[in-house]
Amino acid sequence: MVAITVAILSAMVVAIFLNANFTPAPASAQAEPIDRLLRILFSIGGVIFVLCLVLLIYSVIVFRHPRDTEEGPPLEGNYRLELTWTLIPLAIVLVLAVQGAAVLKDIGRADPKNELEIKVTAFQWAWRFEYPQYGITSGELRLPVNRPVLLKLTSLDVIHAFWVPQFRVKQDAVPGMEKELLVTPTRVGSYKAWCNQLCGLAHAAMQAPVIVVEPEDFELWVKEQRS
Ligand SMILES: [Cu+2]
Repeated sequence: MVAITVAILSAMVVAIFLNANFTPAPASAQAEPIDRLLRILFSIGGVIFVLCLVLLIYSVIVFRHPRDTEEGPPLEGNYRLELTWTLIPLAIVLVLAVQGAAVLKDIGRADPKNELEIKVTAFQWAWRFEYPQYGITSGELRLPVNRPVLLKLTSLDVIHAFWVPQFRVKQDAVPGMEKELLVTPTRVGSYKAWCNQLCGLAHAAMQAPVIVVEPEDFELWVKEQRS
């Protein structure tokens, strides 16, 4: 009974996490491997959650004794049980470590020569974007589609964090430091960069438009900004 319930509910939870779209539609090359890992993590977590919950509810109902308030006898030294609860989590953690390393490699540097470098400065409570290769400063982040972007983040006051949910990747902007973030936008469209580190009164309003355009439109925008 318990085993069947756990199996059915686990299959449902895994099916949901492997197929449902519970994150915003991806818009970067980095999003795919990150989403893949996220689905695996949620699936494993879901199965463990189902297992605990079913056993808990089963125990509460089946082993209930209304008048017995005594403590149960102390049990120890079950080798097989101890090995099981050590080895299974160990195997899960090792598999996840390997998967995580693979994802880190996947979202790393792909084409350094072609990178568009942008200096991102965060301050209370706005963003500034500088394009040193083009001599432009802008309040919006305009990016050509399918070109790797290297963001160099810093802050003028407190710690902020740069985050575009559709890109998935995220990095802190720390005063006195330069932190790097790599992203390759893959879908033309309008997005929003959010500050993802509570940074004061107007933190929630600290957004900047992120506009991904075709390379020709990006060149046009560059010309417009320089004239
Ligand atoms: Cu902030």
